[in-house]
Amino acid sequence: MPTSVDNDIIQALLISIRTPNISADEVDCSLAELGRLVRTLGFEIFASGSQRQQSTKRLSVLGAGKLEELARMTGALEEADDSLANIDESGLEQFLQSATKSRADVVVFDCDLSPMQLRNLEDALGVQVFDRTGVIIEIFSRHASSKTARLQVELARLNYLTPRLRREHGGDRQRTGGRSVGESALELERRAIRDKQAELRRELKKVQEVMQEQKSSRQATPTAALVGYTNAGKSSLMRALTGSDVLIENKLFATLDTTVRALVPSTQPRILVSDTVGFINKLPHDLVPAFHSTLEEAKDACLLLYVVDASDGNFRTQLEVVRSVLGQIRLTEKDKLLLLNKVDCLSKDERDALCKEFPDALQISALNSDDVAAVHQAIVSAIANQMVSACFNIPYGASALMGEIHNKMQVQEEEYHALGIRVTLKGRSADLDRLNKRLLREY
Ligand SMILES: Nc1nc2c(ncn2[C@@H]2O[C@H](COP(=O)(O)OP(=O)(O)OP(=O)(O)O)[C@@H](O)[C@H]2O)c(=O)[nH]1
Ligand SMILES: [Mg+2]
Repeated sequence: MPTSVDNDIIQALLISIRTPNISADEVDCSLAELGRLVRTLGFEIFASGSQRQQSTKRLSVLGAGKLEELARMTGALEEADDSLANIDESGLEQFLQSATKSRADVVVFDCDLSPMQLRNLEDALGVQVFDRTGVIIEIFSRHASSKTARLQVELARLNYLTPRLRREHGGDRQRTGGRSVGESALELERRAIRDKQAELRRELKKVQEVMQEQKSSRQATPTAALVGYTNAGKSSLMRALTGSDVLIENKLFATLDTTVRALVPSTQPRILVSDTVGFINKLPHDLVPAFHSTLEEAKDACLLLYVVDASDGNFRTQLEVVRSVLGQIRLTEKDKLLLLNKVDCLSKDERDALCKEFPDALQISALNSDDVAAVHQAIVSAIANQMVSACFNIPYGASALMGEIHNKMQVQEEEYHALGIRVTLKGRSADLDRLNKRLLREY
């Protein structure tokens, strides 16, 4: 991955291939999102545009003429001449009009490229070429901070990079007795990577076992999980709801690790809130396991808070992506609450229209304390609704259980009798069952 040298910011040329099954709007939205991903890496957008193609599978990806035009922009061919202003319908002319600097340093495609396509493009364009997956993997590896996230992202990165290794060895390949020294060096490097991957997998297994233990110790404390598209405002809301200092950034994938904190002001029973990784359309295949396992926390939640950036014109599609991924990991049956965030950026009319479209949603701004208090209240009510009333006789010999009861349930009355404490409480059915079984088994 190139980095800026002498404060010279890397200029990225973004290209989308528009295949017949994709609308112009979809291309624009996806390209705009690619721009934000690329800016998250610290690059500047040199120019962007799309080109119609029957598929993204052509070995050269673009036609020879187009490649030549791009090569002029990257400096692989001589500077553009006047004829470039007459590029046809493809939209590539936008490149030339919007280009403010003379040269692009990298080219980023808004689709996945095979190792062979990537190689062909780099040969033709003379600069480093990325595909969407490469960019997302790079962001993930820069932002991962917990041990699990780092291990998983490193595994994904190696999976992605291994078939794409070249260059360092390809250039000075020598033939000795029919064997290519360059190739064998490449082979050695690939083997070293495979060993490294095996080591990472072993390490990951150990860390996951420890995490599982930590999770079981938290089990049964009611948890609300913030889920939603990247940059929707989940961490901002987490911070406001729990007083924690989680990272908030106007960047994609600022959060990669799940954080769990207690709701503040505190409630009885205590309610936990978890902040999770953001979703994105076309999540790279290699990152799916990493992504799903960081969502583990949401699997134990009894309430899902879908956070949406209502000020993003594309939020309905983003909400669909979130719903579809949660469906894949069978999380959709849980209680949920839709939070239309960032409404401070909307006009009254826009808010009224949203109110009609999503009558059950809460319109909020994570930056507004009254709105955050309303979310707090909604969480408490939703969890209280999941609780049922019950009455238990706790023998004095079992008074240790009282601490646990206070932790997980809402105690409404305690009466002291000769044989024990009669507790009237509200709790979730599973917790009440567990308590009942313990009382029968142990006392
Ligand atoms: N105007 C406005 N901006 C907000 C609001 N909530 C969050 N933001 C901004 O949106 C950006 C993203 O916020 P985060 O809380 O980091 O978003 P996130 O959903 O955690 O993002 P990822 O961790 O990348 O998935 C930040 O610049 C926030 O300041 C809001 O209600 N109104
Ligand atoms: Mg976040």
